[in-house]
Amino acid sequence: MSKEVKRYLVTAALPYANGPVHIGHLAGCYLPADIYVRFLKEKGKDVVFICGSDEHGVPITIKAKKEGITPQQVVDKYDGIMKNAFKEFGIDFSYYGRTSSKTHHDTAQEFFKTLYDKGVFKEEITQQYFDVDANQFLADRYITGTCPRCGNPNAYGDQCEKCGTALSPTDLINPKSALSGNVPVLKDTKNWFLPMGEIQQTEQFQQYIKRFENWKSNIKGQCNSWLNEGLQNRAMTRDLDWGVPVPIEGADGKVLYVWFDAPIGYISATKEFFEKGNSDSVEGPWIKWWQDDETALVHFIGKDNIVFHAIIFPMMLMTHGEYILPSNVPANEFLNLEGDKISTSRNWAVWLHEYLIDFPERQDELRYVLTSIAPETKDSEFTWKDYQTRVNSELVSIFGNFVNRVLVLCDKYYGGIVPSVSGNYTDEKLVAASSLCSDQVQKNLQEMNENLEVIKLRDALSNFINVARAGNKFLADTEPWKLIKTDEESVKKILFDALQICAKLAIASKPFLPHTAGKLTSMLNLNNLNWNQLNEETILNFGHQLGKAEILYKQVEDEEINKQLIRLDEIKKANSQQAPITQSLQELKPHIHYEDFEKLDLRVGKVVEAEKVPKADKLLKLTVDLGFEKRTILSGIAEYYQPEELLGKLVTVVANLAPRKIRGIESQGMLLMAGNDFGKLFSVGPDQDIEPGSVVK
Ligand code: B3M
Ligand code: ZN
Repeated sequence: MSKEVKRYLVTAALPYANGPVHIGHLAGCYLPADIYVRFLKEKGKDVVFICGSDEHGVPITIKAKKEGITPQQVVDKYDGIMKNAFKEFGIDFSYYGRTSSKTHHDTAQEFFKTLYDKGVFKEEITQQYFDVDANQFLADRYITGTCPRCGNPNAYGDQCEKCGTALSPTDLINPKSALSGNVPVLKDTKNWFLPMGEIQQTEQFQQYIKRFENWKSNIKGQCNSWLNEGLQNRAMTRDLDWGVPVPIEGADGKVLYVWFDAPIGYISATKEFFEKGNSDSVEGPWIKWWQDDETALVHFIGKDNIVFHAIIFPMMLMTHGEYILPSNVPANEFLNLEGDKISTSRNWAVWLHEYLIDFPERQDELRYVLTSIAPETKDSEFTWKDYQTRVNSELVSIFGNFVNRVLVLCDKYYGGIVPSVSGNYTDEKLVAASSLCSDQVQKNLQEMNENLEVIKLRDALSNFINVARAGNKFLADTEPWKLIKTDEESVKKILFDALQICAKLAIASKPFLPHTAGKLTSMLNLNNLNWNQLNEETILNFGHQLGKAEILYKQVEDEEINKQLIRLDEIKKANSQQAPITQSLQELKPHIHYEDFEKLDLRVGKVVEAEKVPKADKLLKLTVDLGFEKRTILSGIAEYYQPEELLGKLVTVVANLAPRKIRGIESQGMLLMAGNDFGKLFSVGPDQDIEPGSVVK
């Protein structure tokens, strides 16, 4: 961004309207986008926050087939559910659009037409997979197979979700129709390709990618690896009947590729916002927000969307010629749930609409926990136990407790009126406690601001809770409830100072915890609190009547958590009884050569010692006799084997695996285990007694 930033157009990935949203979506992009937008607004910036339902693409039609309804019925249903969940969690979009809207169809077609007229596309007849039984071409997610790059057996025709690679159906190994399971045939068809390979070489693109330098390393890394391999041309049209029709002659029965139309959805939703949304607070017209280089365009997304937002969409915008390019693409990694990847098809998720039924008043608690564990730089993990701990020991015991103690004491001593204070503390202990507290408060507020600015939201949130922590400590150090008997004047000052911290917490909580901020503001009987007041010494003045003290957060009880764990356990059981075993058995990794196999040195070993590794739930430390020597091997099987069960067992060891330090212990090999994705692991060894060290071949 060379020019001064006058306005921010912030987008959050348009979720596919083929299912409800879960905590992974929230933590991955909607919540961070919302916090950032709320922060920018607090700083007085002009911001438009855009999202909407992605209503095209194969996931929608597959869902419709499965449920025996039309794609339109699918999107109508989930558009409503998603919109409502976002609203409940306070995700405050300026506008939430839909890609089935007329404005969107017109905008996407116009965009395509412009590129077509400029001669950007390469028209090519290629062979595409076709399902003879279903009588249709198999684009994108209609086809699955093994990823040629990482071997994931469940990669889609457009992308491998495991390693993030953008694929074409013909890249897949062992392709299979998602409609019938059939092996597809190849058939000629004409499509329009974005010449990504050529665009990559242009000066303009080379200039653009310099921006990656300032972006998060996960994005830089993914993008650079694609760029280094050289980009492949990619079809921007598909032989499908659900989507935006291709607006040129000779393209009957074809629609725009969903990843061509979806990001244009950000543009059409912005148009609709200025045409019919509630846009009074910002200045239009829409075009300024997309075509004036004083706008910063920021895309919040999950890691599986990186290539589309950081490379393909910018190439579209660039070749169109009139648009600005993204200033930042803060992508998050994935959030896992209780040790396993979140999965819609396995129902392994915490769905937002279900959470709201069990915890109708705990929206901010989830916002808090998800922000504090946000997968900002690497995958992270949600567990219910951790949720309970964070809520109880941080929100309840620190933040809620501090505010409550201050307000209750003010009510008790001064009838809820801010006391007057004269002069400073005289007692040395109080002077020290007060200066320690105010240093901590100011330092953390300042760091919080800096972290919000650069979208380090986990750190910013921890600064926030540290402010409450400092307040809590101040009360514990000064003990006004005891001091009241001997030194009323000092107590007035203590509570006066503590009230100012409460007011600062009310302001600082606005981006992270909007429901709490509202509640606390009314408890303090304030309105129009603004971000600049964080720098002011006094926000609540003498004589101000405070509102009624309420409890900000309630303790999360064991029963509440257990109920969730039981639910997940049942899902796990149901999953392990279903088909996935056959699925993982059928889908093979790509071929390797015998020389690849020969590189492994597999030996029979005998377990002679076994013990748990302290503080590592999953690890066992084994001593394995290989005949010629004994090895220390760490194995992640503590959930499946008691140490004593393993003693004397013959196992298969990968004996030439480079040693690796785990938890400070060097592991000198690996045991072979059999198991599907969900059940127990079984050690693999010879079925007869044979001496340790024997070669497995
Ligand atoms: N609908 C993909 C997804 O939900 C997609 C994002 C579109 S953003 C323009 O993962
Ligand atoms: Zn892959």
